[in-house]
Amino acid sequence: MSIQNSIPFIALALFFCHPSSAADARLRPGQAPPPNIVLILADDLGWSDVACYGGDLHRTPNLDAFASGGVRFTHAYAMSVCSPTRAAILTGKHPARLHITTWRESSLGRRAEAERTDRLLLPPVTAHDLPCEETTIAELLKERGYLTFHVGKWHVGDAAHSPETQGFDVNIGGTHWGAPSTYFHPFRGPSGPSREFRYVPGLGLGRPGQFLTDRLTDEAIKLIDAAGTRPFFLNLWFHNPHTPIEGKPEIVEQFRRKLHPGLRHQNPEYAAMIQVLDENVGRILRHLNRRGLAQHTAVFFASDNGGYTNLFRGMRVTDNTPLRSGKGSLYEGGIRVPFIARVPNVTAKGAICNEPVICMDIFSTIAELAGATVTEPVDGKSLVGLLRDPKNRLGRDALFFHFPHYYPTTTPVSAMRRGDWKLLEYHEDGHLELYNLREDIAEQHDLADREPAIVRDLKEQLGRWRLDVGAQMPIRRDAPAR
Ligand SMILES: [Ca+2]
Repeated sequence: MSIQNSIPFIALALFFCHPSSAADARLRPGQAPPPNIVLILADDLGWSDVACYGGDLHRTPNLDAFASGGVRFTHAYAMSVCSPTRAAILTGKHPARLHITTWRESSLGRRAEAERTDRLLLPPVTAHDLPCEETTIAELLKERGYLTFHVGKWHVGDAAHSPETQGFDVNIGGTHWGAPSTYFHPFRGPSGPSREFRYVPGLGLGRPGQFLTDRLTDEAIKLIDAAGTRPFFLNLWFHNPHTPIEGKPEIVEQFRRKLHPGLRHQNPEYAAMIQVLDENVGRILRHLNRRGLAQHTAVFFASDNGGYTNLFRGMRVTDNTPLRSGKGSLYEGGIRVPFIARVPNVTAKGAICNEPVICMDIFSTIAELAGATVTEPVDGKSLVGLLRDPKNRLGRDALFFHFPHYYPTTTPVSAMRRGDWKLLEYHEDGHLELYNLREDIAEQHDLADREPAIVRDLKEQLGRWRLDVGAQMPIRRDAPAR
């Protein structure tokens, strides 16, 4: 290790070894320490991108093995774009309540939105920074004596709302933007329509050819080791497989050779990214095993929204079949995501849970596992009962979604799921669509005309929920000024 590389590492080690740690102060003699928590979040990974969820071209042996050792959720939901899901996981609150209903750059792009005269509705002015007054899961865990590590994508605030301001002891890579300029070393350059110069903060020297996902795992592993015997929360939010769709050339070539017209997935670059994501999940799990920590570490894996079905460099990125549509949309392809959990002494092996769950639940679940006290009202529910027995029920009446924005896959829309029923309400013209997800997972048969009583009932409940959480609505461009 070079001297330049070793100095920050030594500083980190000294920080973690401080004798008056909160954990020592809070744990009574004989009391078992709370489990370590690892939350791995993929970015834009679709529900059926993972092999054990039906991915065909993609290879995900580590995630498949992880699912075989824990609980795999088949009806797990996120919001339809990045930042809202991330804010929900951090706070346990519905993003509509937080007024964080679109991704950060979109929230900031008011002028561009105002100029879109081809659009009937003007989306609301939304929040682009998660307020520091919100209690995050990192702050709760810190109170319990955890070391709190954020590694990877952040995307819920600027420097004044960075991981360091939201309860994390360490932040490697977390910043305001949503996608790196490139996945290849040195991971920097102009990016996005504004050509903003983006770099990944907190990384030391690297080497040419290095891939960002591998590099973040290197850092995460160092932090696990530096934690020593203290409980830690590792919030590992990979950028992968979000755009730019860039695979390692040798892996891309392997997938290119496997392509044939019968496959649903046809993008070898994207397949290569998913393979690297999977390898890095495997690296974390193997490291926990090697260090003897696996039996004392709860691990969660999820995605922040559905798979991206638009084009990148002329190629369709993914296909969420059997689900309809993709990222941005409130059809299942935009919001249903892979979600796998393994909690030692809690989860059964290879269990499948069909209960609908949602991203805010991750907050409540981690809080319960850590023995943290949640003092504010939250919208999430702890899944610990479901993890113990996946046939349990959460006793939740309905799940709600609110995206009062435009995206290539949708116009402004709200949606809810109650039992097998799914209602979508489109705000441009108020039209309603009703699907029975048990019989029609692909949302191909709109039953709104056939079931007017159910539509009325759900629409009324959805409207009440919006009022209850203070959801912001888009307005008509031709509405008279108030
Ligand atoms: Ca995303």
